[in-house]
Amino acid sequence: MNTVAIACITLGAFFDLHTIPLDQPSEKKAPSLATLFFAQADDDKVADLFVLQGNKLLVVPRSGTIRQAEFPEGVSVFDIFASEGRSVADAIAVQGRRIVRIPLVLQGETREPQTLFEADSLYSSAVNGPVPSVLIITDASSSKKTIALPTNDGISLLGLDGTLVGQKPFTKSSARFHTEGRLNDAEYNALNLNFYQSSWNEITGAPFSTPKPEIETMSDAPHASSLRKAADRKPELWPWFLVHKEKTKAIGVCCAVDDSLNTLICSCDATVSADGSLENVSAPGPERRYPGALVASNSEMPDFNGDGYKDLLLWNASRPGISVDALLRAVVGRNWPITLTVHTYSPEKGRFEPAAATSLTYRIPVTWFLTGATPLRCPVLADFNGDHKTDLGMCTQENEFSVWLYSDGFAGEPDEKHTFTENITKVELTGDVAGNGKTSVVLRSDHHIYALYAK
Ligand SMILES: [Ca+2]
Ligand SMILES: [Ca+2]
Repeated sequence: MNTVAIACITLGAFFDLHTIPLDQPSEKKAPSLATLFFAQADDDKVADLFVLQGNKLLVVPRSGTIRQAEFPEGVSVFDIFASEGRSVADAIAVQGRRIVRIPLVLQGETREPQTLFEADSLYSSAVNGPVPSVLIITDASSSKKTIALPTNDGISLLGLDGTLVGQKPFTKSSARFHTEGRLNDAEYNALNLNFYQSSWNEITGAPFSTPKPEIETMSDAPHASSLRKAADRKPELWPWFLVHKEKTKAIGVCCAVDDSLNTLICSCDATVSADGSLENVSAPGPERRYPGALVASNSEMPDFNGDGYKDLLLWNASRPGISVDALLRAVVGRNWPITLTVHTYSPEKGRFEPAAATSLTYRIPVTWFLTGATPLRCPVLADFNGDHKTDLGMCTQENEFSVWLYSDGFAGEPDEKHTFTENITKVELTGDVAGNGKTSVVLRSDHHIYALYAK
């Protein structure tokens, strides 16, 4: 078994950084392939980072020892199984007809996989693994753990010894196996994943309520490109997000970004029915204009002051390249100022405040204006310190990730900054691993994982 060295752990004020080198691909310049997810590897109630490369699974906990497992050839899917009374989880994998249990061992240790039982399933003939998938399902009434295997007829629920304990037929409308969410989280609600509810819903069409949007483009968080495209259309067709939802009523807004990079907002309210879905969405109200382009979130929209109403984050910049002088300065200086402003929602006024609550100016490489829909790189809008106020993290250089916490506003300088040996290519994961409301962030470069665990 390969041994993997962890390059370093760097301690910050709000995050501990774990730098994890990935296996180099044979072609040196190509990015390493890796699949990342959070799951419980032990019984400390803090989710751990799993890194899958080929047949090798590495577990990097926030604190404690690194563990690993090597899958035998022919594994199609696997899940992480944390059982009662055991401090360390195992991987449960499907290898042809065999269901095998593979211990997560310390580096340098070896332990053979154990065959639990054999069973036919749609996974038996799948070959392109190992792939993480939802296999372990906790029965809500008995809290017993079962292994869920898809067959031609539906889902078979089997005990760890292979005893058939239940069967769920596919419905005609959704005769496909679909697993969403992350692994072994039925154990662990802090990540708010509810995988088996969402996947069950797909399988059986069970009565889990889903909101029926009357506006087609409604989403949790509009994307930057759809915002720019929307401005030419009627507000009814703009992207839409919820500012606030109560038991019987909800406040939503339609939004778009015009050519001058102003954000256009129209409010539209709705009533909330008993099952939580939205009804009677009103026609969009009058258009209001805010200076700057809306920063779309990668998850849900931010609530900076923590009052339960979503707020606006807008970016502004004098665009480079307009004059020769500006272009020259940009090329020579290689960076350009960008200003972010926050407009909080006022429930009393029923609108976002026209004046910015805070602003933040920093400099970015001028080329960032030319790539991507916005000049923000890897923005993460999430609560990092657990005070219910959304904070901001983003790249400020190709190899630098800066974090600003929101208190009464943003401070001029970042509250924490990490510089890496390689350029950041994407945000891989964000998640509240400890269930304390503090969001951890996992970044990727070509050959490294940078796990910023919230303290
Ligand atoms: Ca707010
Ligand atoms: Ca916060």
